[in-house]
This record gives sequence, structure tokens and C-alpha cells, in this order.
Amino acid sequence: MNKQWWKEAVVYQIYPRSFKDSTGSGVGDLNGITEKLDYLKDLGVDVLWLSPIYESPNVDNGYDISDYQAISREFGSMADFDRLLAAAHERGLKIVMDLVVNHTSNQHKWFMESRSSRVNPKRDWYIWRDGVDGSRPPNKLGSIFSGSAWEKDAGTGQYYLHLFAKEQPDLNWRNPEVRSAVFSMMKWWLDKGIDGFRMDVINLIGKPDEALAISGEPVDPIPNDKLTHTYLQEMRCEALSHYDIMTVGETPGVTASAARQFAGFDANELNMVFQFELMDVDADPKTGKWNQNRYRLSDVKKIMSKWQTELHGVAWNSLYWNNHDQPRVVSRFGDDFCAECRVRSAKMLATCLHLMQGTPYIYQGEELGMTNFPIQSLDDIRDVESLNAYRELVSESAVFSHEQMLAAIRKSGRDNARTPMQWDKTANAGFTTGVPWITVNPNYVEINAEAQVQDSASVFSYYKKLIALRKQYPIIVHGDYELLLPDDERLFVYHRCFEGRTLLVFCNFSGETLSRPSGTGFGRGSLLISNYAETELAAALVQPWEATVYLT
Ligand code: TEU
Repeated sequence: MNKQWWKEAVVYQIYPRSFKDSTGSGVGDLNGITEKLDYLKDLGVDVLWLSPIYESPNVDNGYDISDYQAISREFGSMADFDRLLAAAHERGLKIVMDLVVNHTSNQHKWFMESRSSRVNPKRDWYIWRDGVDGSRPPNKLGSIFSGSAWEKDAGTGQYYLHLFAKEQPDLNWRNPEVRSAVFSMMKWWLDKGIDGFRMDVINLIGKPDEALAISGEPVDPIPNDKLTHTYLQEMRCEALSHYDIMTVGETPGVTASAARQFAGFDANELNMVFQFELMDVDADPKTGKWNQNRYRLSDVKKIMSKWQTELHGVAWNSLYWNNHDQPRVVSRFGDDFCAECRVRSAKMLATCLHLMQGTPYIYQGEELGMTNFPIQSLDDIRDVESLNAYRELVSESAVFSHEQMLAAIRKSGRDNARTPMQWDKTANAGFTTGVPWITVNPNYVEINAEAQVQDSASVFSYYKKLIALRKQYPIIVHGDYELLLPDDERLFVYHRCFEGRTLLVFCNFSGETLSRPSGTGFGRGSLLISNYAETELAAALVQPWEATVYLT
């Protein structure tokens, strides 16, 4: 058993734009985060991951960076950052920064130089190709944000690659000067004393020849190219290995077996990765996330159990239900319709995830049971992914009607996660005294931090308890995992075992009262936590959205 701090830690993700505005600008900022450190300390988390806070034209809310070593003016100054880091460290909280180096903004000076002429010394820092017959993209590689991944640049007549928006040109990692510039920027932040990186789409940095070749043929996606592993090992050697930090790679499309290459204990690459299989559990083969499918619990269990067992002992899991790119967990996997169902299901979902093996990530507001936003019209939408998808699927190809697309965005759009943090029941949920950059969810009057912090029955207090249990019981960090009742479509029941002890985690993913299956060990040992009072738990009946944990 190899002890490392990041295996025992709980991470809290902050989306700074929507966390707390200290100036009245309508946009959250660094001083707003500093103000709320005591709230986070009270919750009990150990690490704060900040979504990007660098200078950016904000086509993709900071995931399009124009200067890696400057703080976005909207968020404050470098002095504000230094104060935040010091104040966090004083409280024993670590800070992990978002590292977005698959691409830059098209406003980054590297790209401006690169596009200025075919012979500029930085031309090769990005990926340029001739078009087919001068007028068609080099090949059929598609952008993750709709349309072609190639954009023609009028100035030099060539196409550049952008796996995301056209304002996010991909860096050419094959060029050693690019790698060296990125590694020295990383060291600059690490020398400031930050505690690690969350690496944006880091598995996409290695582009295989087929993806870049000029041809009319379909090209393969690139989630696990061998070049990526070479670059990550070099990054480890050049930058990461000199510091006691944590690293988590965001890796769409990566399988559990590939995850062992990225985050294996002997891999010399990353500490852990974010898997996407769970996030894709209700995806549609044709329209991807834009659909009205409801997940099947047996699929959720299959995916989560696979990652638990295949990584146990050889690599480390990250555990998350949602983030700034995903709908709210309680709306997606639970029930946000009535107040009681919302509170019960939010606690049940937290239990199910937090008692697995891996490092849990809480996305801001999740600890309050915040819900999806009831968007009514296109005016409510801010996200470039949703707007591009609307253009493609409604305006250009008529795959969906306007109403169908709004319904799909209401279910899966990223803005659901990006509405402001709900601090209290005053105007704009106490997030800002100005006009918020995105509408506050109207349910803030009921769902807010102020109402929950002192309430021992709140979702917040329940998260606090779960986090404290992880610190108290090594079985939660180190135990192995066994799934029970794999085919049951309503119950998610598993065991964790460690040094002769067994943890039973019993979760009802439905609002129904069910008969309790035998043979799980329910009721044996001591009750560690439940979202029902002990007197409400029956041996014969499972309560709606029940979560119960016993330790023997
Ligand atoms: O996300 C990468 C990614 O795969 C997402 O685009 C995801 O597939 C999609 O949002 C799900 O709907 C990262 C960041 O987390 C995201 O916010 C950025 O927009 C993206 O990279 C580009 O930097």
C-alpha cells in the first residue's frame, strides 16, 4: 500500500467565473474565492482545482488562453492570486491549476506570430496544412465543437487544426520548442508553490500521422496515441518530477486499460485521469450528448465497477459525477422535482461515489444539491458548444427542431453547471451585487449555502460527514471493491474489503419503496451513514433514494 496525499484527498472544483464576485462586475473573481476559503475549509475538502484564471478572450470561458502567465483582468491580478494561494496554504488547502496546452487562444502571441506568414519562426508551433484543391479542408477530422477541425486562414491560404472552437488552434507538440515553452511555463507556476495541475484534454496532444494526413478518407479519433505518452513522460521528467504535486489528466475517449498507461503506478506519467465512459452512459450513437435518453442503472454499474476493479492496485481512479462541462448530478442521475426527492437523491448519489476507491471531486454547488437550469430560450445560453451545436443541428442540418434542441440543451448543456453559486437568498443568490454574466437559477431562494451550513439535515452537512468518514476509515481509501446485484435496475449495492473488514454500500437509485434483497449483509455491523434515520431503516423494505452504509 503506497501512501500518497492525493489518494486521501477530496478535491473541490471552482469555476471562478461563477463562484463569487467581490467587485459587482457580474463575474466571479479571485478575491471572491479568498473570501470563501473558510466555507471550503468547513466543508472539509483538501484541494481546490481552479478552472482557468488566465488572460483569455473567453470564447470558451478561459479554456482559450492568450497568456499563460497573466491573470485575467476580470478575475483580478497576480497579487490577488498570490494572496489567494497564501491564504489557502495557511488553512492547509492546496491549489491545483488548470493546464490547457492542447491548444491556445487564437489571440495568443504565439498564434499571431505563427499565422503571420508561412516562414515565421513560430509557423511550426501550430498545425498547418494545405487544403485539398485549395478550397476543401485537408481531411475529414471533425471538431469536438461541431463542423470541421480545420479552418482556412485567409492571410496565408493554409488551414490550421482546431479540435475545439476555431478560436482554439491546436499546438504542435511534435515541435520541441513548443514542449520546452510549455514545460518552462509549468515550472514557473510550480515554483510559485501551486500544488498541481488538472490537464485539459491532455490525451489529445499527440496527433498520429493519419489524423494529420491530407486525404478525403475518414480519420480515426486520437484518444490514446503513443506520441502522447512520449510527451507526458518527457513532461514528468522535465517538470513534474521535481515537485510534490498532484496531476489529473482529462482524457475523453480513454478506456480503463489505456488509463493504466496514463496513470499506472509505474507509468511515470500522471497520478490519475478523468474517465468519460460514465459521462457518455446516455449518449446517442448519432447525436451524442444531445438526446433525451435516460441512463440505465445496470450500465452505470458496469462502467463504474469496471474502473474500480481494473485500476485497483495498479493505477488510481478519480471519482466524479459532474463538472463544469456536465449537467448537475442530481438532475441527471437523481430527482430534482420535489424538494424531498432532491435532498434524498443528492445524498444518495454522494454516498455511492464517495465510498468508492479513488479521489473524489466535488463540483461547486454539488454540495448544496444545486440543479440544472430551466432555460427557456436561446438568450439564456452562453456556451459556445451549445451555440455551435444549435447552429449545426437546427440551422444547418435540421436534425432537430428548435424546441427539440432547446430540450436537449436543457438536459445536457454545459451552462447547467455554470449558473452562479447560490450563497444565500438575497438578490442574485449573493453571488454578485451587479448583473450576473449568466442568469442565476431561480431556485436559489430555497437552495443556498446559508440555509444549509447550520442545518444538520442538509446536503451540505451530509457531504461534510462523508468527507470526514474518508479521513477516518482507511477502508474507504484502500479497500477493494465487489459489485452485488449487477442486473438490478434500481439498486446499486457494493462491498469494499480491507484488512478483514467489510463496508456495505446500499443505494436505491429510484423513488420507490422496494423489498430488500437478502444476502447483502444489510444491518450487520455498525451504521456509518445513511440519508434516513436509523429508526426509518427496515430490514424488509428499502426506502426511496435510500443510501445506507454499514461497516463490519
Ligand atoms: O473539455 C474537453 C471535452 O472533451 C469537452 O469538450 C466535453 O467533451 C464536452 O464539453 C462535453 O459536453 C475540456 C474542458 O473541460 C472544456 O470546458 C473545454 O471547453 C474543452 O476542454 C476545450 O478546452
